[in-house]
Amino acid sequence: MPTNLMQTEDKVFLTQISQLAKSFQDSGDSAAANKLRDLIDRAQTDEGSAYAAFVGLFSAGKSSLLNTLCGSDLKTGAVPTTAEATQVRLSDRNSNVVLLDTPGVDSTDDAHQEATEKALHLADAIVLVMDYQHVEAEENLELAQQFGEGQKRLAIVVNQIDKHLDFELPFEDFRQRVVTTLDDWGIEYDKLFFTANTDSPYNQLDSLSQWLLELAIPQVNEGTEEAQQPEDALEAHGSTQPIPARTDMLMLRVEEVVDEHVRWLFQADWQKESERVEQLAGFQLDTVADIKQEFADITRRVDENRRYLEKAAEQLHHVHDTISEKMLRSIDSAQIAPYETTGKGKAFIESMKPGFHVGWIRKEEKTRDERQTRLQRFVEDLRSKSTQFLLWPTQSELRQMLAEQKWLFTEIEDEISHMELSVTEELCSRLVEEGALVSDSYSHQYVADVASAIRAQCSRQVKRILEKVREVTEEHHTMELSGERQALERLKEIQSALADMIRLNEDMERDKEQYMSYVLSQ
Ligand SMILES: Nc1nc2c(ncn2[C@@H]2O[C@H](COP(=O)(O)OP(=O)(O)O)[C@@H](O)[C@H]2O)c(=O)[nH]1
Ligand SMILES: [Mg+2]
Repeated sequence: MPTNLMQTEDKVFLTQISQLAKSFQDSGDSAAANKLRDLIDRAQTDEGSAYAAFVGLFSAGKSSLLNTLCGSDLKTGAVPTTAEATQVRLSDRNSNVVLLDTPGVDSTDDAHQEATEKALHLADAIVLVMDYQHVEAEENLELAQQFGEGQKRLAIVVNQIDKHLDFELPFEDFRQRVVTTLDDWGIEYDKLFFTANTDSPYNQLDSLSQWLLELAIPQVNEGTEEAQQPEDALEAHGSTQPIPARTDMLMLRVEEVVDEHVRWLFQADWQKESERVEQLAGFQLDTVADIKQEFADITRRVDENRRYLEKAAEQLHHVHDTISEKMLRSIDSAQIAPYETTGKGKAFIESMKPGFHVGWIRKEEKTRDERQTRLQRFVEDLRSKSTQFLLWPTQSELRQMLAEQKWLFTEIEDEISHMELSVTEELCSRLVEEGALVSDSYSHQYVADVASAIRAQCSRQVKRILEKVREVTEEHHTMELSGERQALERLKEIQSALADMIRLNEDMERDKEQYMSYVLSQ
């Protein structure tokens, strides 16, 4: 169709695509630039038609099939022909489609491989031809998987169906087996056809022909194929202008090339990041969806792990605080000066009062002796009561509480055994407040002061021991959890590497969008 029939807005697009090609060329990506130029050629020479590439393993019958469909004269048979993709045309009254014969994707010849690859960017649809006998061959199924993941519509053709022998297997069973295999492999395709270049009751050549011709007719929202619809493709790039339908297929092809170019730009970075993930995690992630899934999983595990460690530390502190509180309360409430002990203390204080005298001769000496005797009696009694009612119960309670937690380590046990209360004459004399002696109620106060001084000694030692317990248990705890902590660090590293990949992918998407909105801008 002559170029002058193109609408003005189409020409604007072509100019923009051509500028994009130049910019791809300038950045060194001549492969993508050439593909865009091919697409411009396509738009100028074959406006309105669709392209379908026939691909498949060597000898599947691609060329024969095209000859049967189009009445063409492509070379068939054992010798692989030229390394070029050949175009033939299929048309009827309403439509015309360009079909590309490719040399075969399994070709050992790199030139053939390249020719096939080079033809694909022009194609709106892929027809994957498999020979009847090799439908379940891994090579074929992998190809189907690969094309199924792409943006182009995919028809799977089981060719040479004339080889089917009904007495071996009813055809319907065979058909069902093919469908099941394709499903099992998770292959997404548009249509499945069975064909032959000779007569066969199962030949669907006409349906294939129909499907191909319909490729050229713009489709409007047709359920499942919506993603392929031009409206969506364009809306995705924020264009509000309605685009003529025949330009839409062209835009989808341009988008594929842009996608390739962006991948090319980011190739080195992407490679580096995915190698880092592989190194850290020990596995490879192929798709962005997999990366996002893995990132979500890892993030969940990081959170779990972190919460576990925090909880373990909290638990440890909680137990420490509880033991410490209980111990100090017990010490505070220990009754170390029962009635007769208090009586001895009071007697001592009485003897300290200024007017206290004993005897008539050698009065001073006797008074001093009496005071000393009363002090000794008080101290001895108090020492024995402190040991019995404070030291021993404290030691035993502490041992028990620590044992419950399995914290009664040898060095701690030693410290507990070495606890002692220093109840001495020196202490009891020192605590006498000379100025208060005149007061009648002082003696009571004095005994209370002494008792609390002894309790304070006990508390100090318990605190010191518990401090040591804290150190030792934290050390044990850290050692016990070091595996967990290392695992957490490793997970966090993988997490950040995956986050980098996701960011990189976002950068790529953004670049792609910018290129496309440039093409679509008026
Ligand atoms: N029985 C049978 N043989 C076929 C059919 N189509 C192609 N062949 C044979 O398979 C061989 C390879 O065919 P060709 O079209 O060159 O395969 P290509 O390499 O995929 O292009 C040729 O010898 C064909 O004659 C068919 O439908 N039935
Ligand atoms: Mg061929």
